[in-house]
Formats: sequence, C-alpha cells, structure tokens
Amino acid sequence: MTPIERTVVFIGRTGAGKSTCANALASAILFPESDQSVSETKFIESRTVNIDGANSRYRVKIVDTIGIGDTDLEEDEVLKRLASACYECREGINAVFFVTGGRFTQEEADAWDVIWKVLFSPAIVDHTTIVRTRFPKFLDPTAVKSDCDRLKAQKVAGKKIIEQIKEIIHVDNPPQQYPGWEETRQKSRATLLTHLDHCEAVYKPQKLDEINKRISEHVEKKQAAEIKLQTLLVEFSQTCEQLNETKKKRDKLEEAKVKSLTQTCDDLEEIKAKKLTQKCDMLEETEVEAPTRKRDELEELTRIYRELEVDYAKLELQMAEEKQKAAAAELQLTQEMNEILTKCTMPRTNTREESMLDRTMETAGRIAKDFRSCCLM
Ligand SMILES: Nc1nc2c(ncn2[C@@H]2O[C@H](COP(=O)(O)OP(=O)(O)OP(=O)(O)O)[C@@H](O)[C@H]2O)c(=O)[nH]1
Ligand SMILES: [Mg+2]
Repeated sequence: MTPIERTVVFIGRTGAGKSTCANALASAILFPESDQSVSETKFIESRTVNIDGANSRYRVKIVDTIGIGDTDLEEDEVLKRLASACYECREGINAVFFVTGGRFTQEEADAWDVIWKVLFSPAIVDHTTIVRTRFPKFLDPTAVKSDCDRLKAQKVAGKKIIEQIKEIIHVDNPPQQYPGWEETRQKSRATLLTHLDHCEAVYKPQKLDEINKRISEHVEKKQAAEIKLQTLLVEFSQTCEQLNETKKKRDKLEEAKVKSLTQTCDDLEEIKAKKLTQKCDMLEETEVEAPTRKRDELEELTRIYRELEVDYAKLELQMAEEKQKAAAAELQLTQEMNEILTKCTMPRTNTREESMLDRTMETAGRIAKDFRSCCLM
C-alpha cells in the first residue's frame, strides 16, 4: 500500500503543546516535551515518520518549531528560526497546525499576523488548522461544539485568528507521567490522521532568501515603528507635563478666585452684621429706650402737675384768707358806714358840717364801690 504523504508544521505559543502533539501524531517521543514553565524547543526540528492509521498508512514529515513568545530570544531571532522551518518545507506543506491551549493571547495574535503575512503568504490560511490541546472531552461532539463556540466568541486577541482559520480540531495529549497517557494520545492521533486525510492540497513556501528579506523588512519596519512610538511617547509625556503646568496654573487661579470670593463674602457678611446691629440698636431704642424716655417725660409731667396742684391749693388758701380779710374789712366798713349814717341822721348844725358830711358820704360810697369790685375779681 502506497503511504499517504504529508508535511505538517506545528506552530504556536511556547508551552501550548506543539512537541507533545507532534509526538502523539508520530506515536513516539521524537521531540522533547517541556515541563510546564520552561520553553523547550529552541530550534526547528524535523522528522519524517511512518504512521499506521486505521485504514491507511502515512508517511509524515513533522516540523516542530520554536514557540512564539519565547522570552529568551529577540523577536527577529524567533522569526528567523521560524523561517528556517519554511525552508525545511520547501517541497510543500499540507498542513499548518496552530496549537493552542484554549485561549489566544495578544502575543499569539500578533505572531499569527507575522506568520501568514511575512513568513508565508495569505494562501497559507487555507492550509492552517487550530489544534486545541488539553481538552479531555475531545471525543464528545457536544463538548467540542460548545468549546468551538467559546473560541469563536473571543472578542479581542483571538478574534482575527478565529475569523481567518476555519477548522478546529480538539485533542488531549496528557504528559507521560499521567496514567493512561498513551491510550489518550492514540485517540488524539486518530483524530489528527482523519484530518490529514483531507489535506491533499500543497502550499509551496517562498524561497528562503526571499523570506529572510521579508523578515528583515518587517524587523526594520517594526524598529521604525518603535522609534516613532518612542518619539510619540516623549511628545506625550511633554504634553502631559504642559497639561500639568496648565492644571497647576488653573488651580492657582481657582485658589485666587476662591480667596477673593471668600474675602467678598466676608466683607458682605461684615456689612450685613453691621447693618443688622444698627437696626437692632434702632429697634432697641424704639422698643426699649423710647418707652423709658416717655415714662420719664410722663413722670416729669406728673411731678409738675402735682407741684401745680400744691400751688393751686396754696392759692386757694390764700384766696380764702383774702376773702376772710375782705369780709372782715367789709364788716368794719359797714360798721363805719353805720356810724357815719348815724351821724348823718343827727341834726345838722351848720352848712359847713353839712358839706363835710356830704363829702364823707361820697368817699364812703366810693370806698364801698372799690371794695366790692375788688372782691368780685
Ligand atoms: N494535560 C495535557 N497536557 C499537555 C497537553 N499538551 C501539552 N501538555 C503539557 O504541556 C507542557 C508543554 O508541552 P510542550 O509540547 O513541550 O509544549 P511546546 O509547545 O512544545 O513548548 P515549547 O517547546 O516551549 O514551545 C508539557 O508538560 C506537556 O506534557 C495536553 O493536551 N494535555
Ligand atoms: Mg516544543
């Protein structure tokens, strides 16, 4: 039976399970598997193996690559090592397996962009399949479907990868120390082989020098972009400084404004308080002092009135005394008048006596008249 020939390239983030998956496919330990934390595959390793499937025999060239995001190496070095993977496959590639543990990072998304644009060409997308590792339920279609839906729902980093790469295979390749690891890996291998059955189409990578030229251009572009980014960052920090200065000035102005406002408020408050005190004083005067003054005035008037009453009583007393005196004088006058009248009735001796008497009568009449008018006053 002529074996089915296939060339498979494993790419993906460091620790995603590329080497383990390659070993599961080969049904042998061809590539070193890392412990969880250390990047294991540093160079491109390629092995060609015969694999017996359920119904077919395969002759598969497996290319294991350095992991994306290897912290020990510069990006251009990683890319150059990936480029040599392309060179390894210069006869043609049937499948690129983009291995992922279940969640794409931004780093993977960026790396995928470089892989299909720089190392290969957009045509490689049609030959690429996402291989989702660490999925124990990979034989359960419902679980697989819901995981596919979850992957497709990725919003940020993995969005573009999922949009471009349509096919997803689920496998589980437990570490060698896990019980039953071989059986589980064999089931994964069967899934991978079933997929490889359909991968007849071949993608031809460009020549290595062309790829390297593109890598150099890409690195130069990236460096230029980084320089621009640095310049922008400097400009940004300068703008931030200016902004801070402006903020400080604004704060100062604000402070001055608040101060002057407070001063004005204080002044107003003072004026208000002054006016209020004045008003209170006035009110106090009206309500307290004015009645007091009025009371004093009233008391004064009462005192004057009493004095006048006393004076009046004195006058009345005086008047009564005067009247008594007048009455006594009248009495005396009447007596004197009576004496005179008695004398008048006596016979007149001569004319001289007669005229003296007339004059006396006249005088008495006048005195009596004056006295009466004086009493009537
Ligand atoms: N449970 C489980 N463990 C896995 C699976 N695939 C890989 N691992 C474990 O993950 C670790 C990393 O696996 P590797 O195959 O070395 O990863 P890698 O992608 O080749 O890593 P680099 O060579 O550093 O790029 C190992 O300890 C594996 O045993 C899987 O499907 N299930
Ligand atoms: Mg590896």
